[in-house]
Amino acid sequence: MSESSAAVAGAVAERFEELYGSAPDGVWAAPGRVNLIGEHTDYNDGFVMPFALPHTAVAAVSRRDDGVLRLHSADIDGPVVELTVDDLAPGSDKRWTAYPAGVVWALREAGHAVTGADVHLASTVPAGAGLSSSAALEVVIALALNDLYGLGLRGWQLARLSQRAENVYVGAPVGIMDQTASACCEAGHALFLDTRDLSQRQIPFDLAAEGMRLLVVDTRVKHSHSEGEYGKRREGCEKGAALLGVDALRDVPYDDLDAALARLGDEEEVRRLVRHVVTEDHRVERVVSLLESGDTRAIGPLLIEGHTSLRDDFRVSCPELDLVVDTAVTAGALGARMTGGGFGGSAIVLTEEQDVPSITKAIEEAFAAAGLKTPRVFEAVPSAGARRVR
Ligand code: GAF
Repeated sequence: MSESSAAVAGAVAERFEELYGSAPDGVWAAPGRVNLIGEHTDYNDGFVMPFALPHTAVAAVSRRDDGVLRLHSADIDGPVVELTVDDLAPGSDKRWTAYPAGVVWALREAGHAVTGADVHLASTVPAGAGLSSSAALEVVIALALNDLYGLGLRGWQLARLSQRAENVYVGAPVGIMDQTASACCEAGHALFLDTRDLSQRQIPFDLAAEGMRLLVVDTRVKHSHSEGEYGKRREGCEKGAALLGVDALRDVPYDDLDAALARLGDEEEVRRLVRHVVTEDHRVERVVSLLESGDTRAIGPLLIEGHTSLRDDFRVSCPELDLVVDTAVTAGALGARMTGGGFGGSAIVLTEEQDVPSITKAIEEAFAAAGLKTPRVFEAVPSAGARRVR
């Protein structure tokens, strides 16, 4: 653990003690993520390739055996929220507490005898930036309760339960990528994940050793229609799979794409969605093989192609994300694309180390010229997945 995360863990434990009157049983951390490639493929049983950020949700937790769940967050101004585990019900909570409470609900629904907890949380994952702050919150609670209740669940199982909490308890129809990234990523690696069976391969991804950097550019924009649009894309993909007679779009072979698109007749919108998903799965496989053969710089054009597909076919980009990508590429980046669900949030930029200052400056100037808020730019180093820190 780095000195700063040790300090965060210490501060979170101290605050826990002030709030609840005794030291926590332990402190856990779970990271946010960026996705290198493989966007909007996870709810199509396809491939994704996220890696964990150094930014984490940290939770100090003690077990309780009286059916009471107490929740507090350093990031939300408010008192301790007290709930009863027997009363937890999907859709009943519209506050931040729905994420941790949803995990308790999902564990109990799956038959695990979780009888309560005291929780204090603090997160360094930027909220609303498309970097999985919600998944980090869910996974850190799932891991803490797994340890405290001796449930023996593996990372992918914690991810599934966290996704269920978000799908059913919170009511957001997300895929499995973010929770699995938070639970299963390893430092120095990107996670090549098959979202159909959750089989995984850790792909070494050490850009610094090769003189490159990956920047995250948080546009600090979140378009309000994002949630409804996500659900619509998902429904469109399911319609495409049904029209093509496959379980999921992952089952449409890349080599048969033209024939599949022709079979969609006048379903123009579905055709665009299908084309994105099938080509994106193919891009993930090409990125994996380039990385495994040591040809890291060659992934740049695939990132740009992925962005174009998300912008024109899947239509989940926005002017601010396009501005980051266009400006970075014009300023000499190796590649760039939006990352995460879209409609705002963050983009990633792959660049030679020496070009970081000029590319950052070009993006900041472009935002200023467009009258936009200065974006937040930081380097993303592939970091550890969820773990106990104290
Ligand atoms: C969001 C969702 F939570 C993920 O499951 C995934 O679908 C992503 O958007 C798009 O790739 O982060």
